[in-house]
Amino acid sequence: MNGANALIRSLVDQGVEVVFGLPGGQAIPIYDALYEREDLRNLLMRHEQGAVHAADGYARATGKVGVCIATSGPGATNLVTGLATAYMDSIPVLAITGQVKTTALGKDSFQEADITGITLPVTKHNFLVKNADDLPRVIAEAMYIASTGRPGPVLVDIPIDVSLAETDYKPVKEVNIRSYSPHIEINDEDIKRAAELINASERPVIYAGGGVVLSGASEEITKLSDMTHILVTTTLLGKGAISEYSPHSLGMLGMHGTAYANHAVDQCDLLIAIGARFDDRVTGKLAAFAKRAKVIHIDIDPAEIGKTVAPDVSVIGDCKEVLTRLIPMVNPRQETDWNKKIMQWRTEFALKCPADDGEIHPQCVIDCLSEMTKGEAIIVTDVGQHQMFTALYYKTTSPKRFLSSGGLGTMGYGFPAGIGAAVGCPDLPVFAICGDGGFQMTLQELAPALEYKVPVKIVLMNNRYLGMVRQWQELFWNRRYSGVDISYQPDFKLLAEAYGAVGIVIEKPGEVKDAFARSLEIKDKPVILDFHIAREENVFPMIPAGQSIEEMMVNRPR
Ligand SMILES: Cc1ncc(C[n+]2csc(CCOP(=O)(O)OP(=O)(O)O)c2C)c(N)n1
Repeated sequence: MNGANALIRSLVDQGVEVVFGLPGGQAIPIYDALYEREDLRNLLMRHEQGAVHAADGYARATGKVGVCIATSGPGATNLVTGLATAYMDSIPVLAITGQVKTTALGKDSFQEADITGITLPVTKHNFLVKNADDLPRVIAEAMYIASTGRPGPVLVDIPIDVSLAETDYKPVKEVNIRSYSPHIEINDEDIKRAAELINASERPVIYAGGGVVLSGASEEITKLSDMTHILVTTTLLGKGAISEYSPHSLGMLGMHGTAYANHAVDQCDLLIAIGARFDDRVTGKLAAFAKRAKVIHIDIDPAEIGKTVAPDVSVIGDCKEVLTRLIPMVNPRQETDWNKKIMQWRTEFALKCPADDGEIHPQCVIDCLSEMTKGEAIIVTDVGQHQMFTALYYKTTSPKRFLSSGGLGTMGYGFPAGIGAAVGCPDLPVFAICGDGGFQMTLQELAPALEYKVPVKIVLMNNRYLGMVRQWQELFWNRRYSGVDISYQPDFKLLAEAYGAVGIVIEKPGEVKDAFARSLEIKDKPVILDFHIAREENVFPMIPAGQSIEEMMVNRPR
């Protein structure tokens, strides 16, 4: 067989069931190898960015590696944003790119781009394959690297002559990479010291990040919190690490976190960071962050330890494994005054939907969706105000059910990632919560969503503004609204219909629930729910960038 067939065979042998992509000249052999292949679904997207976000959403929702394919040059460069998105959030994605033939490399050939060079800083690893015989091994290694240790995207670049070259396919049984050993021996001494700190603490708080979701450590976190009554706040990517219906959940912390989570972190004497990386959206002004606290940092990646905050005790290892060994050493405890104090904050600063004034408020829309789905749907967000409203008001009950571009903050992510999630989890309803700005960045993926009958429900928070930027301009730039008015926009209902999808316009608060109910009945095509929301709603609480909890705004300043 030729290299391209060996590639596809390798993917199938690695358990890959679906690929998202878009072909071009240098990828034709790869697409030819996909032709009539029944054991590998091949979803034709309309833009490579859509393909890579779909692969990412598939990976986040299923826990498997998401695979995308693009051609050389512009096809490959269109993947960069999606690879950077996956890289920042540690998501296992495998990108396969066609490349010009090996003899044309480095000659500014037609549609040549040095994609391994370009993606070096945004991939966990990348390969340029020069010999077809290497393909099965490279694919096995790429899948292994993407999914083990701290996961991340891997790119495999394949020149067309390599795709066309004849090779004998030899399945790869075992991967052995000399310079890469993701398994870490956990140091028992470190665990013991962590347990001692927890047992000695009076005001501990758990700060759980995306690493908890990735390692599948939710049960352990819940167990630890149940037996000690230590409350848990999560990052955006940690949502679902503990059920947000749990009395021990404090919701999200950070810039747009709940006030009670931020107060708890501010006043705690021990911060137990698990699979989290002290992102600046979490810490704000570093010198003021958790300034009364000792810090335990548990993470699989040694490079994260001390990167931003120097911990008093660190444990390097997979969160699930570390917690499994830590829990027996931690003393159970009853609720304390500290719990009562946090409960007081939780009442005092409770999240409230705005009162009904005839306008649709995004908080109420999300609250309604949360109630109706009981936290059991897959929620994918785009980036902007709606993302933060969703993080605050949607109560996620389990891991891998809240997907969002946290690290890179990529507008245009939500809808295609929702397609990937729906393809990976066909039995769950998928809601892509998007702003009218971000949705317009990747709405071309409506076509494959219809073609493949993917029933993603697009919850369009239509404020006719680039809302989050407008909010910053309002609060910090003297209301000089420059470059944020996007009222020149399509009629989204007609747009949906032009594609053959369903469009529903919601203009009054009383219509919200019915619209969701209607959308849930549609199981074979996407729906755009065009919510005409209050134009100048702001996300609060907000701690301005680089500041501390003392500067937190809980309401619009007068
Ligand atoms: C690709 C990209 N470009 C620009 C930004 C900067 N940005 C962050 S939020 C935002 C506004 C988003 O507007 P919209 O999608 O309408 O959502 P809203 O904030 O109104 O909910 C912008 C422009 C970004 N995050 N990503």
